[in-house]
Amino acid sequence: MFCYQCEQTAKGTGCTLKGVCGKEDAVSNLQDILIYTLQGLGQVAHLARKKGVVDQRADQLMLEGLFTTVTNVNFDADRIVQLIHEVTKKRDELKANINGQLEGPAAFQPGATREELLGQFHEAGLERHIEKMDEVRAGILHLILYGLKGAAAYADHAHVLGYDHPELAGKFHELMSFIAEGSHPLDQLLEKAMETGNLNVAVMELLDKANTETYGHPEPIKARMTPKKGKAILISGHDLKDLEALLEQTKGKGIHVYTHGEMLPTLAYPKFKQYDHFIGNYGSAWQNQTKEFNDFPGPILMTTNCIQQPKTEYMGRIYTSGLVAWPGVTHITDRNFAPLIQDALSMEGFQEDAPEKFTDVGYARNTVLGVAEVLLQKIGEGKIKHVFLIGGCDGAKPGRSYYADFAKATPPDTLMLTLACGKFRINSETYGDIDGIPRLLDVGQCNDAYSAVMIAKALADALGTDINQLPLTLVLSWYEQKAVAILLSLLALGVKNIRIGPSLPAFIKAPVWEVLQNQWGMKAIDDPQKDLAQILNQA
Ligand code: SF4
Ligand code: SF3
Repeated sequence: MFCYQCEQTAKGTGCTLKGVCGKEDAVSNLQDILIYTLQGLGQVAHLARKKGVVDQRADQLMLEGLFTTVTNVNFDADRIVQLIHEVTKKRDELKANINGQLEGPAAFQPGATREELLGQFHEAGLERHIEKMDEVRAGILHLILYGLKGAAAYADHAHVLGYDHPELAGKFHELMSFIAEGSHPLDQLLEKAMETGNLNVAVMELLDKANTETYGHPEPIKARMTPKKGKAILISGHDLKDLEALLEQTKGKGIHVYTHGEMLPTLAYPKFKQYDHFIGNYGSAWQNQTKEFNDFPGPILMTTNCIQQPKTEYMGRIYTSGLVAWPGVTHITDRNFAPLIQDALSMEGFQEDAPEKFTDVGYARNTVLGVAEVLLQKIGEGKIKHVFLIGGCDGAKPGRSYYADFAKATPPDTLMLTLACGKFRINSETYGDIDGIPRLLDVGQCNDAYSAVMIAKALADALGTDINQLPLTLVLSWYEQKAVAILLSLLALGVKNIRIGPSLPAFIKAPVWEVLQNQWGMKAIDDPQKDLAQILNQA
């Protein structure tokens, strides 16, 4: 196997024996073969589209296939083998619409069994790009691929809520077809990377529309961060439709529903606030799950990434839904959460109320822009000197304490926006307020980066300037491919001077990093105090 798609990749260069994430060699290789067959689907679907043939299942398979290979989503070899065959079948069906013979992934004939497929790995693995091209250009090709994986996850969430966009689906096929062609010059690769960023902006916009039209605009609330006495279910991930179904099915059953990780911001959606038993959040970000799930006295539902190898102690009470899978873990396909309800009722739950602790959530674009005038006034009066966006993915590396140290060191006349699971590094502290405005505002999930960009754009427009002239600095943490998609989106939107950590992606090689530094002023995080002083002096 060779995988270097996430931040925790072995030795900072690539996992080659087994994933640091727990991904087995065979699963990694099957995922690469799935990606290869998806490139074939992209080639055929892209050409078919040129002839006016749009196939909705092909569009959806592209999203599901890409999302399946995101870090910490699917560890189940059998489900990946199944998908490879489904994708190939659809690709071959679509071939009837195009003339001539296609080469590369479009002509690949996957073996019938898992063993046969693994024997074909040399044809499909990502390393072949590095062998055929050079590692610099192959790295950008992979940057595009990883960006597409992240964007596909968001597009799939929108699809689940009934929001599809044929034009965007076509762009996924086009870009996967581009990857299938292999070798390309550097400038063209960079151009396609920006197209991937733009695609993800449009996808996040679609998901924002899906979430807010279905569940309302998040409204500020103080979310309870500690448990209450009673029976309990924990839900993690990003899938709001699963949450809705779980809340509906647990209504009146005497069970409290708690969020974990990326579900925390859902406590602020008007539709979900109506459920009295949707009580608060338990625990923190994904990398702490083995301890936190072990201590949780009820069943757990993982709706998207990031699942880790379940401990035997809670193996029998953890469930997956959507595209998440772990061998041996019960997978719920139809949103019938009766098994979890049964588990919760048969367990004792929390024996007493824990001391109350709260965090502010619900500061998405609608709320923040509702007080835009006040914000602009405070900026004008010098009461708010600078705004930081501190957020992104969390992870296990000790270097991630940077973000907590940075937030603690920000002066009292600065505001912080946060989003994604990286927020748990900073949201247990209190930072006070500026004339009643909390200094830390939680914008939402990682996909709500769209909301943050809308806030920045609106403030810039009101001041008659552009985003880069605002007293705003983005200090981002990355881990998996959704963060890659968001980063490409920010670059495509022309956002400059982003700081990123805790380490640079292994697939971004020195010449590409130089381009990012020179054209976008990107910087790697260094020392929190030093970085902060530099930012504020520049402001
Ligand atoms: Fe390694 Fe990350 Fe790939 Fe897992 S997803 S195999 S940790 S690079
Ligand atoms: Fe976190 Fe996985 Fe990325 Fe949605 S839950 S941000 S790491």
